[in-house]
Amino acid sequence: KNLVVLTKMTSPTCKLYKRPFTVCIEGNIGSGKTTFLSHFKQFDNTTVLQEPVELWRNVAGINLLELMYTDPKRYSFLFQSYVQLTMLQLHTYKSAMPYKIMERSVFSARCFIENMKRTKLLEDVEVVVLEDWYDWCIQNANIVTDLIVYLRTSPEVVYNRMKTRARKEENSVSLEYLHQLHNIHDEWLYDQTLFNLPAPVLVIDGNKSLEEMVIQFENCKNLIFNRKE
Ligand code: DGT
Repeated sequence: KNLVVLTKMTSPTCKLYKRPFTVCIEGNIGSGKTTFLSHFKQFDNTTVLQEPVELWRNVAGINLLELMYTDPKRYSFLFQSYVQLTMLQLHTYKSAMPYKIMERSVFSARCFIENMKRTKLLEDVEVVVLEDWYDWCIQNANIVTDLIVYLRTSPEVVYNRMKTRARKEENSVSLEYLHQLHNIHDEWLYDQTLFNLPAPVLVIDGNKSLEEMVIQFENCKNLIFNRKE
């Protein structure tokens, strides 16, 4: 299966493997994460790992993303379980490049779980099972992250972008849902009161126009590439 879209293939025989500086790009649905990743595809020192949405749309021929939206009570647990697996696959993907940038993470999948918990879409025991898996993975899998970039946006802006891009599975996504997800991302990455932070957070204003965003992405790139070891 073609798991991830990669800009550079890495050599599995690389002997001097040094863990890459790893950045996770986070933010609400439609906040511009894909545009951020695309910006980094031009640099040949960076492995860019896109979120496995395509995998979620085709699990042995079944569109799990669609099922989660059409029958959330029935499919939320199953969906989160698969998201957690596919995210772990990205975290543990070995790259010989000095930099690795990935879209979302097991950490932000918890924002969705938190929302399902608050809106009672998941049973308490389902939350316990997902959290036990999460805790085990955090302790036992190698998922070190060095920086989180938070594309902070207003729910109204992302709602409009989502409507414009018109991904068919998302036609039932409401502004209220985007508000809920926004609040949880903010509690986690802006107020920093919700979950433990796995890395320092850099906040970017995601409400800007594309031209202005590109300037912010460039600043962010300079910060990442020119940091002191
Ligand atoms: P972008 O580039 O910022 O516009 O990012 P998107 O909107 O393409 O990517 P993302 O991850 O915010 O969302 C893709 C779709 O997958 C969207 O319908 C929300 C959904 N999604 C992503 N992660 C999770 C998750 O852990 N749980 C649930 N329920 N949905 C998720």
